[in-house]
Amino acid sequence: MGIVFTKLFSSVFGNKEARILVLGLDNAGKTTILYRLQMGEVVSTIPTIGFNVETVQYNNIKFQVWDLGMPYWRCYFPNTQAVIYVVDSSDTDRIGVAKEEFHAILEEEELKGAMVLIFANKQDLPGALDDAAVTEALELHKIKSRQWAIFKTCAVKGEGLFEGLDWLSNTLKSGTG
Ligand code: G3D
Ligand code: MG
Repeated sequence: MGIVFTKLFSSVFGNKEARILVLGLDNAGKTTILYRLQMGEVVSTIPTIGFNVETVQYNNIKFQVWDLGMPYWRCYFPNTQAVIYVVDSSDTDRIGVAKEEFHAILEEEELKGAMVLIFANKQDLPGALDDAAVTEALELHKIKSRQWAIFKTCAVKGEGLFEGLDWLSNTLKSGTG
């Protein structure tokens, strides 16, 4: 996956500094995805604001992961070209909260231009909502004037991640010129 990642993203941003945020509720599978991509060393930091942020720097591209539901995550938006939103598709109890947090993100001024890739994760678990059901639960049809896509994933097996990132890199390429 590391090599695949290099192929997909090496030409997307040129030398421009870029940021891709990986967001979602705790336990959605974000950290698993980050390690699964094997892009490089994951650095865990606890900035002054007091919660854990995992960062992987790949050339000029910074991947940053943190859990939503924290009060101070809004500090980190500048220079963000894309958001990867990870959902635990089997956690139907919290899918409503996942929806609220998701739409709050889309409201952020600094993220107006960011593309959104949704991973409907944990497809291997019994009772997991499929992509159509997650689309409905997150009310993705409400997304206005922004490119988005949803992919079914199983992060522990690495399934679906490539397909999603392939969409993202292609969409970013056409968007950044
Ligand atoms: P987070 O970083 O979003 O909080 P993690 O989530 O990546 O830490 O994942 C939380 C738990 O879900 C982990 O289990 C992880 O292995 C599991 N997980 C992640 N993706 C999948 C998936 O696609 N399928 C299944 N079945 N489990 C997944 P543990 O037991 O280590 O807490
Ligand atoms: Mg984590």
